[in-house]
Amino acid sequence: MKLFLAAVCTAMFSAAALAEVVVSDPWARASILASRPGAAYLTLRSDADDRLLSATTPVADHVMIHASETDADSVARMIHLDALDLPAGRMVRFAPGGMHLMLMGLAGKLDEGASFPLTLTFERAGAITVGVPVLGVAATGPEVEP
Ligand SMILES: [Cu+2]
Repeated sequence: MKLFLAAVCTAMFSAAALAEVVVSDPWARASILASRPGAAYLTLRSDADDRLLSATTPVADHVMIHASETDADSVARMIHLDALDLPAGRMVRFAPGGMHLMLMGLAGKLDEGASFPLTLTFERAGAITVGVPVLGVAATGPEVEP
């Protein structure tokens, strides 16, 4: 019985070690007012089927995973997701007008040129912390940064 448990534990451990998520191009848009929520964007790619469960940052009370959808009347609205599925090998890109991380209850204004840590928690890959640079108020992504 002991041997069997050890084998199960080893299998679980190696499955967790194999699941790797690559977080690339994180960025946030500068905010005009601290009283307004901020938004952060990034690109995720996982080697194995995984799920983004939550995100936290010291600069906001809480972070929500949001998708944007335009309904039949062309009204854009945000949809809150409890978790985001990451199918193996698929690139999931967060961008203005689409998926975003909503930074609720900002501790202060997000100033262009600053950066802040963001910790993402995945079901299999665990916690990954990245530094998020703050770009201009009209930025659409890291590639257009002057
Ligand atoms: Cu949102």
